[in-house]
Amino acid sequence: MLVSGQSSVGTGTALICLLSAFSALFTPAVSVKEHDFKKCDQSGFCKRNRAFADHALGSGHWQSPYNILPETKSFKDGQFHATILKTINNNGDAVKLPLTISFLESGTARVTVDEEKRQKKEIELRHDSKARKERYNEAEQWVIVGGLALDKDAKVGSEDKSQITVQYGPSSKFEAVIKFSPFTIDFKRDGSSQIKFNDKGLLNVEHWRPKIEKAEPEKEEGEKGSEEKKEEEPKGEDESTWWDETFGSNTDSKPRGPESIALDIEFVGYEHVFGIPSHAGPLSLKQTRGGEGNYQDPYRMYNADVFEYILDSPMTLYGSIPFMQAHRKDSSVAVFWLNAAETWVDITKAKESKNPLSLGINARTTTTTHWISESGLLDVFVFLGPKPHDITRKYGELTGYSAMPQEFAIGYHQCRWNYVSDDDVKDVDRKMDKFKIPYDVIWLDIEYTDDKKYFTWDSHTFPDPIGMGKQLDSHGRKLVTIIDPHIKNVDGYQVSSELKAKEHAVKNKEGNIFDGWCWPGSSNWIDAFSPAAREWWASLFKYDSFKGTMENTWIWNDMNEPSVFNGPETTMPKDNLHYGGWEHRDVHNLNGMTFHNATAHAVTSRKPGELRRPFVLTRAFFAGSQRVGAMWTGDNQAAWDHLEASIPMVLSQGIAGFPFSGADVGGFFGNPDKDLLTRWYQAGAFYPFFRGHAHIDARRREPYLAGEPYTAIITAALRLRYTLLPSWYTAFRQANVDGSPIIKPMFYTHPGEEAGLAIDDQFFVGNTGLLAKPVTEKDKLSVDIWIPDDEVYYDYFSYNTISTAKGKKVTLDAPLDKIPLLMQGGHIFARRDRPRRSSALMKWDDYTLVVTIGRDGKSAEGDLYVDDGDSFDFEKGQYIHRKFVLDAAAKTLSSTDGEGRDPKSIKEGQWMKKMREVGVDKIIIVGAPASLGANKEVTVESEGKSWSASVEYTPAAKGQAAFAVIKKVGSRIGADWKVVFA
Ligand code: MIG
Repeated sequence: MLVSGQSSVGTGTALICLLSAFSALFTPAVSVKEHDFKKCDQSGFCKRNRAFADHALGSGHWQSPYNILPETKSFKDGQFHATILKTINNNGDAVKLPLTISFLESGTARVTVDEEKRQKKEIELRHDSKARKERYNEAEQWVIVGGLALDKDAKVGSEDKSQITVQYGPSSKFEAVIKFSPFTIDFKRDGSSQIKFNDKGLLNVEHWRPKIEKAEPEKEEGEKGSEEKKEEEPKGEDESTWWDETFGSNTDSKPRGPESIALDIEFVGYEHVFGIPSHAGPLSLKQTRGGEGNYQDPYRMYNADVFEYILDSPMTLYGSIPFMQAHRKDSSVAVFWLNAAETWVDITKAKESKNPLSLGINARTTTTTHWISESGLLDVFVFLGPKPHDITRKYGELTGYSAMPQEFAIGYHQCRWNYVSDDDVKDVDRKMDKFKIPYDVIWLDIEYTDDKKYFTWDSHTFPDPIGMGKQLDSHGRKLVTIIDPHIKNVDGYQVSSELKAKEHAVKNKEGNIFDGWCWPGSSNWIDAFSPAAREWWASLFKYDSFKGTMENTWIWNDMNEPSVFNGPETTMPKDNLHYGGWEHRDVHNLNGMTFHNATAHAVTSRKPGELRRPFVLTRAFFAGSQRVGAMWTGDNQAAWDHLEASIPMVLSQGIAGFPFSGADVGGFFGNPDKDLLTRWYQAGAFYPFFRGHAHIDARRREPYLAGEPYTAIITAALRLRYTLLPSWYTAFRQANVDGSPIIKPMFYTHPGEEAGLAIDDQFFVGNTGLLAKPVTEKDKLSVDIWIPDDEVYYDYFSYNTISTAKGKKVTLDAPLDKIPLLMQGGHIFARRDRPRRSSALMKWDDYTLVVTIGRDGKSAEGDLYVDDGDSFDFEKGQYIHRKFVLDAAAKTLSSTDGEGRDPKSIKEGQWMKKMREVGVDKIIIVGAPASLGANKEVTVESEGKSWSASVEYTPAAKGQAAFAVIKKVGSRIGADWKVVFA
């Protein structure tokens, strides 16, 4: 492997050569080997459940063998209990499956199915396994943080021998019709079916059974042996992967035998389904059962280090959120499948006619999904909407909302694998300043360590990390260092000896410490499921323990799927054991979140009394990770199609409740040409998480290296991001309060516009009305933006009025130096216009407000949220939340507390006191009617005083909207004020 562009530091280069040789040995090389990852038919339980589905759907008279025993049913305090009997043969033998349906105060319903034998541990494990016997029932402990209160008002509507209906939710508008034979549930809203469980009869709970040792087929006569075996198998059930399963060179011992769960979930009349990130494909998920334009394989969720992933694929990526939202005109519903094991989801769509005689006319599409997990409980939450926002809010009530970030974290991050020395870091930092390029954070990848021993520094290349940290700090900048979950297994490394001695590591199936290969060579993995391990982990981050770090050092967690170079599918063997005796199989998709969580906890407790919001980036994630930090989409490529794919991927994260996301700007593998790099910065300026990153073999590409005009254009994109930081931060706060995505697709903001439901290449930023459509195609000099409503739209930069109609596309010129960005009328959003080097340096800058007059010519509103960007004092009311309202008829523009708080009632802490010096500098009113600019002056009233400010009015001309600029407004940002235009 050739190393390019790394000649500046001798030792670094030597090290990198070594590393490249190493990576060639232990990791899949250049392009993803699809065959390194399982297809459904290579994953025993997926194949079995697909075969089950084929059998059920193919036979005209399939009867699901799952029936509620009517005498076991009970309903009390919002909960329905019963036993489902699964008939397993013709002798009347059956398996008992306890069922609980919980109706929650929020209007969400939860359906949980367990298996009695496993629940009572009345099973035997094979191979002397030390694993737990129950189905994994602790996902809830990691994922759910609230919203479980039962709806005491839920009531039985009707009941007879064959079914029971429960009315629940807001004004009892929701209804669950639970049928007994076979067991199905029909979730209705306002009397009409929205979501059906087991309607197709694909419910499958693989119950425990002892292995019946059959006479070994005579191996020599392979042909004959397999024939014999076939005869023994009843009804062609494929037992070949029940007891062990081999993929590549790894054999999974499967001590509990087959234990998968599966269910068909039908979205009645819904054509679009979104969610279940992370996949590199369109926001509106595709069908997966073949056919033109469809996938052949189900969407897979099994967190994996997928080297050089391919696009437009249902293959798994690094993180998973088993949450899916279905949408049709004016209605959204959703399900959350709480299961952390390997999971596959098949999606099919079918036209259904309301009137069977007029097939095709008035036909609506119904989407059927088939969820298949390898182990654990069947545990599903059902959301009946009806608005997308109702769903994201209620999903967040259960799994938590996005954490408020460190404010710097929404600025720009400069990363590469690797900055090779502390001098290199300082040099990049100086050059960014020299070229007046704003950035907040510079990152160190794995090469900063001594031999990949985390918590150490390479003393040759990083002799003075504190000196480096101080230089960064002098202009408010931060350092992020990578810390991975694999710990080099070597003598004389204290972290390793402690990990082993204290038994904080993941164990193998024999119960010994698991050893695998990763960057450091032989490694062990911290088991972050263990509370004691997490405590120990926290101790490693103390400033006097992780020497060389300071208060401006933050952390990056990579490889936490976990990535194990010599493991099956580059991860851990499924029969490895975690804290509590759970098999890795049960918790795989949670693993990354527990590690991310442990690290975030660690950095919040580095010094007694220092209570600050953590910043930790993660690659692997699960439902709930939004409470912890940010994610990025992993190892993409410096290619136009990867830039394009990044936008639906980031939008999908927002729909699944984890909006703090972004893709490597510039592309990880390869070298972007300058056009691509520039366009990527323009798009990246709209990722909630905005970081440039590059592979170790990629050429250096810091923005100042691009040369003109590229450097200037990239700098402009970065400045745009920095200017808009107040509005980005406000959008983060909205996500924090109610689960709103930070960038929003059209279906989310305009759920009634059918033509927009599948659009995933343009989006709104928070509630600003800013509508962006980054250019993602080579040599493209214009874009077509779809206009979702009758509002007026203005070009962000020129104030040109976009003349078009709802549902039409408007073509915007987009030469390389232009980001297609519109402003929807009717909004007020905040900026800080003074160019600075970092967000920290902007902390006390005055604000500019931009008002966009709506089509009605009258009103506009918006808000601004500000806090100290660092501590948790905002939880105690230490924040500014303003609501701005322009009333053009009354000729006033006012600022009041966004939550109706009386400013005098807030006891101001240090930060709020300092904010008293921060004011509103300028107000720009785009589309201002002449009446708002008629006078050269306006009156500003605030805090019992009034004064005048000057207005400059520019009448409409040549497509450009009229606009007014009020200068030196002079009111405090935190105070109530009013501008009177009379
Ligand atoms: O196996 O730490 O996705 O961002 O630069 C590669 C080195 C390990 C993968 C991450 C990438 C990071 C790289 N890491």
